Amino acid sequence: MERTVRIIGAPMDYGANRRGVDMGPSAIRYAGLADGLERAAVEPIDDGDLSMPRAEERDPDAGQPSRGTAKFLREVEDVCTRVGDRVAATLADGEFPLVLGGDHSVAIGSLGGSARAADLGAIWFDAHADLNTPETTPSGNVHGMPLAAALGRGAFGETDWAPAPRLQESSIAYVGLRSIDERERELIRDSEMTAFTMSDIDQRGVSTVVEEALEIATDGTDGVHVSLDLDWLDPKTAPGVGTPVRGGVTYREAHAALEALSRRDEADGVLRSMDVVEVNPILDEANETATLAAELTASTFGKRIL
Ligand code: Z70
Ligand code: MN
Ligand code: MN
Ligand code: MN
Repeated sequence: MERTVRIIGAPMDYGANRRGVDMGPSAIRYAGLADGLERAAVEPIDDGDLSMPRAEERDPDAGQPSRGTAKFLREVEDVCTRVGDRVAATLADGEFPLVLGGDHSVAIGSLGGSARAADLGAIWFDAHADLNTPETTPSGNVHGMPLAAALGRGAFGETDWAPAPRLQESSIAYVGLRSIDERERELIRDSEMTAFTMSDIDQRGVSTVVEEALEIATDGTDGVHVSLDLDWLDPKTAPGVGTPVRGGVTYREAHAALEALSRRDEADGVLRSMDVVEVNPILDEANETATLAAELTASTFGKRIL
């Protein structure tokens, strides 16, 4: 399929309390993202990086929500609003937006932008559920909250920028969960989302699980957002992430998962937007995690072994 993929760098680390994920976009580009996309037969256009506010001049506690804690919330709002506008404009031009994080809070922007002109489903590849609200968060870090924000849960519901206009809870599927906070466990159980954990992958295989996730995310929607948090993978394979959690998917399972997306996309054109987040070059070994991020993105767009 001939497709133009517009690369939007969002070197944000406010949602992760400043740890080095702001270098993610450069590391992923340096690892050969554009070449990989060309080999996947899509045309990459790189928009470069959005400018980020300077953290040294910012107060993490300024602009707190009406209830609870969300560090650097004003900065997250500013960046996500711009990411959302860029994603929506890219889609309006008939191109595919690929957002490079940055921490996972950038997904508030990509989900919001992608769900403006279409009913959106989402597949969330992550060790974490990212469903805390400012009221339930144990850390105050917004990268643990993007799904709650996009769904307008808790204090996010009182904002005009966080909720994604056309994203239904029932069209969201998690794949690979293994680190969930106590409060999040209840939130997931009481939600309409579908959660495939690492146990599901162990029992049924990653390809089957991804095909089922696709059924959920495509049912009654116009397209699917793919959110790829590199801590979804096992830290032995992807060491360059801020919050490594043992027991993640292997190199081969990860490729198999994204190839399953690509096969379905080739048949039905279901994919609409994507973000690749939480690559931390400071904690990485020889850019291994960024390289993986670039490879997995190419797999999603149809790069095959043969
Ligand atoms: C924890 C929190 C987290 C990464 C999300 C962890 C959040 N649930 N960490 N993504 N890398 O603080 O909310
Ligand atoms: Mn995440
Ligand atoms: Mn519709
Ligand atoms: Mn995570």
